[in-house]
Amino acid sequence: MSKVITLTQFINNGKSDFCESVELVGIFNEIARAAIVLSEDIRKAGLKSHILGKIGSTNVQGEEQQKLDVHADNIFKKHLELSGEVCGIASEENDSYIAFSSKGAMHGKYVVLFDPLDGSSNIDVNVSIGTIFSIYKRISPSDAKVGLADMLQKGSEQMSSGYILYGPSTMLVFTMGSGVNGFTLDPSSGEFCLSHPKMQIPADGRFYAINEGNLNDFSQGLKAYVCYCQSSENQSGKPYSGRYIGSLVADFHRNLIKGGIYIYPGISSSPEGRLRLLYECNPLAFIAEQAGGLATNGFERILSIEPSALHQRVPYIVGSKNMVKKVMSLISTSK
Ligand code: AFP
Repeated sequence: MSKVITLTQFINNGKSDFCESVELVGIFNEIARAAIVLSEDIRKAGLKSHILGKIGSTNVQGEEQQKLDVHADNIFKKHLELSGEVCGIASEENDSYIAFSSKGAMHGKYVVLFDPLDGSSNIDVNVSIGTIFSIYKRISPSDAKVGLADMLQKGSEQMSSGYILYGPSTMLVFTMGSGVNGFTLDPSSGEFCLSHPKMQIPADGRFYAINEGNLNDFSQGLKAYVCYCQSSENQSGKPYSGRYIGSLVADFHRNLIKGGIYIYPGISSSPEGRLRLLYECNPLAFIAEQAGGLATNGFERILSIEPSALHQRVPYIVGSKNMVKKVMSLISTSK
């Protein structure tokens, strides 16, 4: 039987490969702890009526908050501050960024940006949801208060990014800039164990994930790509399969393993699309690139976009390299 490698062993063993690893180990330990707590709560959510349902307020983007969104946000904030390495955070559920004030945290060298619970519309119906995170080195001096500029860094500056998928099993997938590795939570030991080493996204795939209810709003190029997916003219010689869960993490994870593409374009009700650059697009773009895939807004590499606001949205195309290239070529030729 092959030896199980736990997350802690993996990170400690790889120290020489991971820059600044001592501090990142501390952050990862707390992310893993937060994920385990939240995973347990999600599993029992159907039995605890006070955890499910709407909270009765909206977030800064005008979206109705679910109780579990806020609960997840609180768990991650608490654990990131406890790590002692993180001086501040920004998340989808908070209007502005938060500078941690505890003595142990305020001089930390890192900031973390995250979507505590991606796929909120699936919470109440027991469908896979996730947490997405990005870790950056702060650019302000460590004796100063963390500021907005620390949060508005380009995706290419990420030290690490990852996601936790709360599905039939709970998985943590991340990159520290040298490949992508996936860990599955063993509920009996409470440890994340290496289950998907050196993940690579196939260059071509047979799955496309897009909300086709918005088809009338799509550009000519994007409509042409959807027709291409549905035709036998594509590289596989038969129509691709449409798969859209409504939880980006879950759609992304399937495509990472099997090959595929996820697209959320600008639409009339949301000209910049629905997804947030800092909390969703950048972290998954970093993972996609590290696994051999691509991520773009249709014209520009996601990781090169200069952020201008915390809750900025961007059109998003991410997945298998050849599929992303194909949609980009149709978009550029049908302008
Ligand atoms: P939430 O995290 O606010 O639930 O948003 C989910 C999401 O950003 C992404 O995970 C889904 O793929 C997408 O929105 C679903 O949006 P539509 O319901 O408009 O298709």
